[in-house]
Amino acid sequence: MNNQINMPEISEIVTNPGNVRQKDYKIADLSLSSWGRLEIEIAEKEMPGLMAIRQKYSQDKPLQGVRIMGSLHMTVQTAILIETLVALGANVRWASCNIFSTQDHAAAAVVEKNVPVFAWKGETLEEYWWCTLNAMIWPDGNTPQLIVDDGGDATLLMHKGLAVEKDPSLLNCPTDNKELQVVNRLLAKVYHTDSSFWHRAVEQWVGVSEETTTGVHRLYHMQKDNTLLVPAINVNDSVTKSKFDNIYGCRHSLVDGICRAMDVMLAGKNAMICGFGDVGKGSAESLSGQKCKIFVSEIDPICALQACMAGYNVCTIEDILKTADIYVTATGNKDVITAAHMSKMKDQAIVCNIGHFDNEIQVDALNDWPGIKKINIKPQVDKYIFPDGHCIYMLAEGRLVNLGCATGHPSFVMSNSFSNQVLAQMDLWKNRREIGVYVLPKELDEEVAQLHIDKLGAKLTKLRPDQASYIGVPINGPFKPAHYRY
Ligand code: NAD
Ligand code: 9W1
Repeated sequence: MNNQINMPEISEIVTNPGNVRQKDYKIADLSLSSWGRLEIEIAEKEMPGLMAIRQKYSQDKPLQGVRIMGSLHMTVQTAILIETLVALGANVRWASCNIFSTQDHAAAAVVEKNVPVFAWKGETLEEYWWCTLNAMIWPDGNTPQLIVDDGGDATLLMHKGLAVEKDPSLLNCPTDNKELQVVNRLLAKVYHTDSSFWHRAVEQWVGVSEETTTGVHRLYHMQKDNTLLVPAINVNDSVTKSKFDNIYGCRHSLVDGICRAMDVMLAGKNAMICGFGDVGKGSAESLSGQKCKIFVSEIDPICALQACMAGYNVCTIEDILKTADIYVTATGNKDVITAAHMSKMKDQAIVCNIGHFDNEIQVDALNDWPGIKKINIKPQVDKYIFPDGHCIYMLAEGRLVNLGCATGHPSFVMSNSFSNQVLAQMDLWKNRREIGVYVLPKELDEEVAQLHIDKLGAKLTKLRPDQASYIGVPINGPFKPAHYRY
């Protein structure tokens, strides 16, 4: 790739951002923009929450002139989030939060509308962090007031940058972690060019909204340590985000991924789902919708009972090795399917993971199995032949099958999540909370849901005043106590 072109040195970007970047963006191919725009137009119809927020606020422009930097998968759906923030008046710059997830046509369509994007599919780690830094520096040298983060990398750069300026010896801490080495090298370059860059950046920074579990964990950790620098909103734990992410997103994309990879009929096959939490429940529904026979493994008797009540068989993976045609891990745990398990599976079993990102299935041990033969059928689909002659098919190398073999969550799922993001950004800008980690109030969670049921033609029943006082809730909500589990 020609990514050396128009990638100025970090020292140059920090000292003279307006002049050294010939173009204030870096993407794979701007000529993909009309394709990207056509897909964005399909997705807009599927993202009614974001479009309703645009309609409601594009007159008032509550984010007028606010500098927002995003670090979140640069996809078609994210393009609609970006353009919603722009419609509310924001001055937006973007990078991806993942080296592989960028849809280059979506990035091109956003750049074509003059929003600087620094993202392409297949970045190196160096390029990834270079992109994150570039998305943080406006041509006049200013830095973000608000951040939309996914996984906490933009937040980490701010925190670590400031920590380095306070104690430059941090840069010399030896580390085996490849990515940490890359971050340290970048921060060293910034520090040696401008040793107060992050002090000024943190002064301008008002808040962050965070999309995922990992990022939220990092935030609570910093809050506990007293190192958190700004108020943060945990979008992950809004009900309208997590239910869609875990259940409906996986219900949509598990069968999609398996079909794109294998093109086999699913009806009548025996499918083993390991773990029956939210992701397992969505996965079971996905395959049972295609008329698979569903088997579930669980360690928790409550979830096991739920699986029984759904009409599924609950058993251990060892019980099913000679029966199951399809295996799906959804536990968040490690080594759930071992190489030894795979050595005893039925011939031509399909094995995949939709849970924790890469260690639910023992792929390394499988590769090292004595006498095993691996044949790549196409990207993300491998056939493993054991010495006894039976084979299994491994999807997405044991990583998330709905991302590796399909295209992640559909627009409607992301609309719920991203509507929460926009409401969080408006809240951070308007309310100037104390430093801490917050979840959006239930009223806003209910508002996000309302924006989506409207589009689906659902008509809500209105509480009568006597009914509202009888069950003890306000007539316009919130309709449930804080601890309610949906
Ligand atoms: P969860 O805690 O609700 O469910 C996991 C279930 O697995 C629990 O019920 C637990 O009892 C069970 N479990 C743990 N160890 C087990 C074992 N050895 N055998 C059988 N069952 C076991 O979590 P969740 O919300 O369902 O999320 C699960 C994982 O999926 C997480 O790692 C999450 O990050 C990931 N996730 C993936 C996607 C995706 O798009 N692929 C989306 C959301 C979440
Ligand atoms: N996020 N727009 C892959 C997605 C990677 C990805 C990842 C999504 C979206 C789970 C967010 C190959 C989009 C994203 C398309 C795609 C995610 C990781 C989305 C699902 C989460 C680690 N995590 N997500 N669409 N890759 O679907 O922003 O196709």
